Amino acid sequence: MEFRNPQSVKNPRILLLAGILALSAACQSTPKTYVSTFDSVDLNKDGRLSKEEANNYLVLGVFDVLDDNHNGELTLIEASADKDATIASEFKKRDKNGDGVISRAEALDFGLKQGIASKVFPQVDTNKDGYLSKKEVHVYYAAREDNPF
Ligand SMILES: [Ca+2]
Ligand SMILES: [Ca+2]
Ligand SMILES: [Ca+2]
Ligand SMILES: [Ca+2]
Repeated sequence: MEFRNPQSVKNPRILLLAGILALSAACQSTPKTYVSTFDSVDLNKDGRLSKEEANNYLVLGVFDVLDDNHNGELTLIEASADKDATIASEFKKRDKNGDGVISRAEALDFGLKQGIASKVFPQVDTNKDGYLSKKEVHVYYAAREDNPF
């Protein structure tokens, strides 16, 4: 597999913009950080993620991967190192105030509007109680690690 380049871990940047497979993206990049991200988006600290919280989880999981300098804002360069033209227009959609960076708030706002958790949520919520427990998230990640495709 000589074509497998070491930058592949950066591929999640596309997924932020596609906004759907964020969970697996965060997994591929930083498998350990999902726990701290989980806690940070579990706003009501009940140890489980509602759909809204899961949306934030997906957004921030990828956001933090893309935010190379960890300043809480995404520049176009951070979001699109592969210089894909479609990413530039996708970027503008998320940069609501037009200041040239996507803040976490802007990313979260866009993620909620898109309902990006709606596709992944049912797959992760294995007991169908409408919330994601840490265990459910862990199980989902573990399965992804075994089956990257
Ligand atoms: Ca919660
Ligand atoms: Ca940044
Ligand atoms: Ca902005
Ligand atoms: Ca559940």
